[in-house]
Amino acid sequence: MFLRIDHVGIACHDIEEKIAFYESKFGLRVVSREVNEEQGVKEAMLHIADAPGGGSYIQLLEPLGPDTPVGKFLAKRGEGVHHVAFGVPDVEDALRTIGGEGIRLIDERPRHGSMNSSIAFLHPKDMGGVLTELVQAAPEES
Ligand code: V0V
Ligand code: CO
Repeated sequence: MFLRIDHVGIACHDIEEKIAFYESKFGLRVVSREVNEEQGVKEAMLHIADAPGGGSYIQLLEPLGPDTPVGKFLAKRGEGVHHVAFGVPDVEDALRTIGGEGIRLIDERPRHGSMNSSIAFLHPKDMGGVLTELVQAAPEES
């Protein structure tokens, strides 16, 4: 069901500082930036590699406010890994299958994600303490 690790989401207080860190120390390249109001984040994708069905990235996340998923996470745990995202061929299919296994879905339906992907989250309490995201990459433009 999982094609690749699409991204690892990293929570931080200052996204510009963290982008500069990854660019200068490792030569990573920002391929997308977006403010996602629905998710309460400013995010940037740094490309690592091409992978089956999409790419593989580091996703840097700065909260838009304290009362957002990433804002609450930073207050409780500080900066660090926030979620792991797996690439799937079809996020609605994956949600049906995973929901059928009794794993709690945070999103019953796909939402808008980075680079026009469709995303959905699985509850960390049913995933060994790991907030898990499913990502269906946007179809390639021809
Ligand atoms: C919270 N918990 C986590 C966690 N966040 N555990 C592991 N990883 C995380 N990131 C634990 C927390 O320690 C608590 O455990 C419990 O879950 C309840 O947490 P809470 O602080 O009371 O917060 P809630 O329940 O209000 O919200 C937690 C959830 C929320 C996971 C439900 O953060 C959520 O809906 N997240 C999905 C959306 C999201 O994260 N968006 C930002 C990324 P104890 O203390 O009770 O044991 S947006 C993104 O990735 C995009 C746009 C993309 O394109 O990829
Ligand atoms: Co993400």
